[in-house]
Amino acid sequence: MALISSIMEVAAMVPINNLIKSVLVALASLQLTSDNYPQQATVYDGQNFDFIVVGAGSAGSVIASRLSEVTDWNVLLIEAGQNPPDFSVVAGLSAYLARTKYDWNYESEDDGYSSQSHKNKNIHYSRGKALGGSSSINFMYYVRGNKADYDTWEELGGQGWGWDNVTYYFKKSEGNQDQEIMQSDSADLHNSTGPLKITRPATDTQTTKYFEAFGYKHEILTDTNGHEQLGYSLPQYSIADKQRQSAAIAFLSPDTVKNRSNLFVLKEALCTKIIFDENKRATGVEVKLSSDKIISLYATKEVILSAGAVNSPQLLMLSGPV
Ligand SMILES: Cc1cc2nc3c(=O)[nH]c(=O)nc-3n(C[C@H](O)[C@H](O)[C@H](O)COP(=O)(O)OP(=O)(O)OC[C@H]3O[C@@H](n4cnc5c(N)ncnc54)[C@H](O)[C@@H]3O)c2cc1C
Ligand SMILES: *[C@@H]1O[C@H](CO)[C@@H](O)[C@H](O)[C@H]1NC(C)=O
Ligand SMILES: *[C@@H]1O[C@H](CO)[C@@H](O)[C@H](O)[C@H]1NC(C)=O
Ligand SMILES: CC(=O)N[C@H]1CO[C@H](CO)[C@@H](O)[C@@H]1O
Repeated sequence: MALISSIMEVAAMVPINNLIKSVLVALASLQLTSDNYPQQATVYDGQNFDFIVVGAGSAGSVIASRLSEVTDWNVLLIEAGQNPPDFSVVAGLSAYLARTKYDWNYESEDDGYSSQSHKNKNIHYSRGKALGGSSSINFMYYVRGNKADYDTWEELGGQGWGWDNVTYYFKKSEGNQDQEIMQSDSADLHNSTGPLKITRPATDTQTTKYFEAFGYKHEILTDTNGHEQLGYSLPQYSIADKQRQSAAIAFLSPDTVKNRSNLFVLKEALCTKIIFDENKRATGVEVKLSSDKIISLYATKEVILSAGAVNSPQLLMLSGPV
């Protein structure tokens, strides 16, 4: 994770030519890639669904995709943003997505303690606002984390979050296209046929020279997500066919969901409140549509909140005490 945050810092420092950025965002309105994404649903005030999923990011895209595999269930997926821009699939343009309308554009407060070396004593805190959420604007490193962390969460009471448990789902999702990894001694941790396609860059001599310079010549690992994680290795990316594999592309594209008639995707719709009944059970949501009209939608089974680490707690706070 230290690597990821340092890369994010570097990307934040890249002097971004504002003209290039506005041209890219303007071109995005051409919506050349819109066929990759689900069509806009039409809903009416008071409508019922079995499940309502709030936020179509990394989590919500998968949940809505999997729930709608059950043809008897009507699933509504609500997303504040729109389709990601065309250029978001180009990996090298990732840094240009921050500070656009596809970013919630949060800024941290000066708390007198953190970010004190920055001019304004705060940081820009990007969060994706589009189908795919932050996976549509992130840097695409495919990093599962360490077994010990998951097992500790399980020990602390997070039942079902242990390593064996989550690995089952990592494998269910993963379409790893790297032959070397799929033939390595960590192949048992991977799957090559799931919807989220993963690749590794070709070994280049420059990177190998860095590894050697670090002095860990004998600990160059094939697989960062393997059984052994101490050492250096080439990263794995959620990039395939030369394109970003956002959660929206992997789990909501027509190839994956085959135009399912029980999956409704409502874009440019801001959930403003979770509705609770007198038994403190979440029964629906209030949503502000792009027309500014506010409607209520109801879930007979569950409301699933997947609006991200900032907006999920915010939405609970906006929903008032229960
Ligand atoms: C610039 C950047 C680089 C990153 N790089 C990496 C990386 O290389 N590798 C890695 O593993 N992770 C990376 N991350 C982190 C990773 O992308 C996130 O942890 C992950 O996408 C979070 O998933 P999520 O489902 O919790 O939230 P999100 O994917 O952020 O999804 C939340 C969704 O909910 C929507 N939403 C929010 N509020 C509402 C509302 N009220 N009504 C309707 N919809 C709403 C949002 O628009 C969004 O689409 C990066 C993140 C950023 C921002
Ligand atoms: C691999 O992915 C396919 C397609 O999603 C799935 O059917 C299969 O169960 C997965 N295999 C494992 C071991 O998870
Ligand atoms: C989904 O629907 C669109 C528009 O009706 C159509 O063009 C496309 O071929 C369909 N895709 C699949 C996989 O059925
Ligand atoms: C696939 C798998 O390991 N599933 C288990 C996840 O955790 C729950 C609860 O601990 C078990 O009941 C599942 O069998």
